Amino acid sequence: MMGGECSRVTCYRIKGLWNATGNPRAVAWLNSRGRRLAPIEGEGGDGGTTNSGSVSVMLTMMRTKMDQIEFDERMQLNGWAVFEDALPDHLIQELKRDCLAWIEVCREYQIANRINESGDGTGHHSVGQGKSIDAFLDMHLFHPYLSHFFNDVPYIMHACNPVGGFPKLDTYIHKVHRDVATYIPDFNMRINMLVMLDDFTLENGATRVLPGSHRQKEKPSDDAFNTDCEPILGKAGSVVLFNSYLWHKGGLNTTARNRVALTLSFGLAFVKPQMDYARYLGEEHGRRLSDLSRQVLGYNARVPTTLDEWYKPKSERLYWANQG
Ligand SMILES: O=C(O)CCC(=O)C(=O)O
Repeated sequence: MMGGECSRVTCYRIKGLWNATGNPRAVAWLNSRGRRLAPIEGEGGDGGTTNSGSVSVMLTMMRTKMDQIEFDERMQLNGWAVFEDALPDHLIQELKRDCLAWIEVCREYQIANRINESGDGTGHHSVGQGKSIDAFLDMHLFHPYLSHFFNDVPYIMHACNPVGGFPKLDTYIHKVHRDVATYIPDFNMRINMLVMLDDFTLENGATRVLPGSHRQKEKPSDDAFNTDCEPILGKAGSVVLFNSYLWHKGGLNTTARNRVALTLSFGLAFVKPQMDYARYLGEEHGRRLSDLSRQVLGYNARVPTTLDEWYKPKSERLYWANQG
């Protein structure tokens, strides 16, 4: 970052060292690169870095704060809440670079497996390379809001998908859709997180959403959607949380430059995710994760496939008792 380590957004406050259920155990301050500026209060801090070993910290930048009453109001009324300017510049740049690299990896799978002829400008399940996306996940920046959305019961990640937003490209995300097919009124089944890695403008295809439509079972017609939808505009580094029932679509990018985003979704631990991340990433990967990252990546909600996997002492169980 320019102008010193704590320039643009002053500092980050570590809201806690999190245990598997997400309760903070300590508090300290970090600079923009995750170095502790002061000892951790309540845990005898050692001035080390975040995201290392089994210790994971959550950072909350001062600007991302929204109290939970306001969050609830926005989520209930409109179906989404925007956290402006939530990420530091260096993380935005790294995430953008890594999202584009993942889209290229997934493009090759899409072509090889005859999903399409030349890639659709999106990637899927882009975790496990130990780069910025993994680091971002391990920060759990929005954990209090996600956990609150799910009534403080355990949740897991369901998808982690970069979107390239390439100029003029019209793909499945540009059709009105929502990200969960089963609709149970008033049940918080899933929540989406959209991380803007470029400014979102009218011209470059800011996501369009239909206010209040998370309470609407049927898909609106294109005309009805287009008449009443709103664009979510924001600076790169802003993060949107929205109820996955919300009807939405990507806007068409009519500019000459990409509009990159990282789109994720999280759901209750007992609802099957789109990808079995724990098996995808493997045991060895899991051993290096913090307790909360293991939870979010589904290591505590693995379904046994043999009786040997089923009959385990409590400490080694694949599917923990609190997940169902
Ligand atoms: O990139 C966009 O604007 C749309 C993203 C989207 O459709 C999604 O997150 O489900």
